[in-house]
Amino acid sequence: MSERSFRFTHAITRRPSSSAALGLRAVDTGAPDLALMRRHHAEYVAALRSTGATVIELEALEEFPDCVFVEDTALCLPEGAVVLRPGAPSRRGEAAAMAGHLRALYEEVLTIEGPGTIDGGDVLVTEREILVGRSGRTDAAGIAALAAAVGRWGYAVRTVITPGEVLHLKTDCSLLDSETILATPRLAGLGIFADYRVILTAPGEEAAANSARFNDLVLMPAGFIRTAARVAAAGFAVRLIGNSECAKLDGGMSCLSLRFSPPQARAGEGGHAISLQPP
Ligand code: CIR
Repeated sequence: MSERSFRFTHAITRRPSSSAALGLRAVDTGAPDLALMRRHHAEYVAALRSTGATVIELEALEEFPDCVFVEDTALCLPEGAVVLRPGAPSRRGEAAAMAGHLRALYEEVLTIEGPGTIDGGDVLVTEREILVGRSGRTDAAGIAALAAAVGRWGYAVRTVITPGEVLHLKTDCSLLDSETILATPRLAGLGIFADYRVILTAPGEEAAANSARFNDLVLMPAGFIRTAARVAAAGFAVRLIGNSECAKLDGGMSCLSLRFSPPQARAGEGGHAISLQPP
C-alpha cells in the first residue's frame, strides 16, 4: 500500500516572528516566550531532519505574527501544490509569500482565489481521501475551490464539520498511518472516522491530538504522557517536542510545517537544511 500520506522527502518550516506575541488566539493566556518558542522550533526542525528529509527553513516574516504556522498557507501533494486562502485576513499575505517557494519545487502550483477561504489546518490528507473541515476559517466556497483544484489529480474531497469551539479540523486529529487516526473524543464522536482505526486522546489531553506523522516519527507535543503512551503502545515511534509557546497561539505539531514529496527532488539531497530568502 502507498504511504504517500505520511512518508515525505521534504518539509518547509518558517522561523517564529519576533512579533509572535501579536498572533491570533481564541483565549489570551499570555504572550509566548520568544526565546523558548525558538528553542522548541529548532527541536522540531531537528526532528524532521533526523528522518532524512530535506528541511527548507524560511526566515520569519516580521509583519506576520502567525507566520510560523506555515501549514495554513498551502496543500502540497505529490502531483502539485495548491496555495490556499487563509480565513483570517491578517494571514493572507503568508500564503502569497509561500507561493514563490513552492514554484521552485513544483511545476504545477495552483492558487485558491476568493471569495472562499480555506486553511491548511482544516485539511487532512489520508491514503484514500482528503477530509476538509468546515470551520470558522474554512468555508464551503473554499472547500469547493480546493476540490476543483485537486480533482484534476484524481483526489476525492470529503467535507466534514470542525466542531464550533475548535480552530481547525487538525487541532483535534492527526493521521498516524494509512489506517490510523489520533483524535479527540469530541471529534471522533461525530462518526467521521468510521472507516479508520482511531486512537483517542486521554481525558484532559485533547491538545495532544495535533500531532504529526513524518516518516518514521510521530511528533507529539510534550506534556501529554497518557496519550503519548497510547500512541507508543500502538507501535509508533513517538518524539516529544515542546509546544507550550505555540499552544498560546492555538498552534500544534502539524501547523509548523508543510510536509511533502515534490515530483522531482529539485531542492537538494535529503538530510540537509536549506535556508531560502523570500523571493
Ligand atoms: C491562527 O489562529 O491562525 C494561529 N494563531 C494558529 C494557527 C494554527 N494552525 C494550524 O492549526 N494549522
